[in-house]
Amino acid sequence: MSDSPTPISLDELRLAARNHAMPLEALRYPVTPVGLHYLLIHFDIPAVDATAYRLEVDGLVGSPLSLSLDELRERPAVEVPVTMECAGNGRALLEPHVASQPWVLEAVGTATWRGTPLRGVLAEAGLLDEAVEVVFTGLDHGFEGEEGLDYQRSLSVMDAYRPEVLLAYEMNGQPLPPQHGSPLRLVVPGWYGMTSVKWLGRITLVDRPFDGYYHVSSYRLRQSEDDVGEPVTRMLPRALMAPPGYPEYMTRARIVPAGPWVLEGRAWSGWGDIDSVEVSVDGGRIWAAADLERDLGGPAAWSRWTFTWEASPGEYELCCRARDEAGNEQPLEPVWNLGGYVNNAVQRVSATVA
Ligand SMILES: Nc1nc2c(c(=O)[nH]1)N[C@H]1C(S)=C(S)[C@@H](COP(=O)(O)O)O[C@H]1N2
Ligand SMILES: [Mo]
Repeated sequence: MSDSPTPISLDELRLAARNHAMPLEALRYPVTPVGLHYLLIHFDIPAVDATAYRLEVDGLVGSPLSLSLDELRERPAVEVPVTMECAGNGRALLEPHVASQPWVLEAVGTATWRGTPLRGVLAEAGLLDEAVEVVFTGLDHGFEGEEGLDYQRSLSVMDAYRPEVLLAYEMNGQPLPPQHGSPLRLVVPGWYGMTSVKWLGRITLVDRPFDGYYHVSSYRLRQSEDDVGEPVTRMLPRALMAPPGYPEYMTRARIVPAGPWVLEGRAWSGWGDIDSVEVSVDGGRIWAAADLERDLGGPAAWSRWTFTWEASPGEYELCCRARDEAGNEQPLEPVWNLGGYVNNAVQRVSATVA
C-alpha cells in the first residue's frame, strides 16, 4: 500500500492518537481482544458512576422509565458476536484529502456483546401512536460545527424494534470498559459504528425524523456543501487480510519468504452474509476465490477466509475483495464524498518475496 497522498495535520494526528485502529494482524482472532478493538470517541470519555447510573426512557411513551444497571441486567439477556466498523474507515486513502479522523483500513473489530434487547424496554415503556423515531443520547458532550452538543443518533421505530438491537453492558464477558461506553451502550448490528451510541443516558421517542447534528450535518454521502445527500446506514462489504510475512518498520511493506503462505483475513457486510472473497496477487488483474469459513456464524459477525499463495521471488500487490449476498461488491478504486465515509475500495498490500 502506498502512503496517504496528502500529509495529515497535527489536529488529525491528535485524533488518530486518541482513536486507535485494530492492528491488521488482529484479524487472526475471531473475537477481537478488547484492547485491540478500534476506538472512536468524538469528545472526551465521560466518567460515569455505574452504581448511580440510570437509563431514562421518555418522550412519546405511555410510562416513562428510569432503569438502574441492575434492573437492566435482570432483564432477558442475549450475547452475540458483532462486527463493528467506523463509517470513516478508508478516509485517509481518499483524494482530495478529507480532514477528520484519518483512518486507513483498520477501524473495525468484533466483540461479543451481552445485553438486553432494546425492544423489550420500548415495549415496557409503551410507545404512543405518534412515535416515529427513537433518539439515543450519550452522556458525552462537546462542540462540533460551532454547536455545543451531546452525542445523539436516532433510529426509526421499525429499526429500533429489530430483535438484534441491544442495550449492552458487557463486552467479551467483562463489564464495558470506559472507552467502549461504560456502563451501557447501544449496539446496532450491521450498521456503521456511529449508530451504536456509547454511554447511553437517555432514549427519547419523538414524532418526526430527528434533525440532530450527526444526522443532518454529518454521516451523509454528499458531493458538496449544498448537497443534502443520503444518510450513511449499513456497512458495505469489505474483506481485509492480515499482511503476510514481516513488515519493514517505516513503510510497513512486507517481506515474505518464498514458498506456500496461507493468506488469511476476515470479511463482513451489513447487508447480509458474505457470498465470496477473492484474492489477487497482481494488483487486481487476476482474481481467485478464497475459502470462506463462517466461523462465528450469523450475518452480524465477520467470516474468516484463507487462500494459499505459492509465493515465488518477485514483487507483488496483494488484494482481496468481498461480495455479499445482496450483490454488493467492493470497488477497485475509492469513491469520494465530502465526509470521507464508506470507502470500501479493496485493500492493497505491497510484498516482496525473497
Ligand atoms: N456517545 C458516543 N457514542 C458513540 C461515539 C461517540 O463519540 N460518543 N462514537 C461513535 C462512532 S463514530 C463509532 S465508529 C463507534 C465506535 O465504537 P467503539 O469505540 O466501541 O469501537 O461508537 C459510536 N458511538
Ligand atoms: Mo465512527
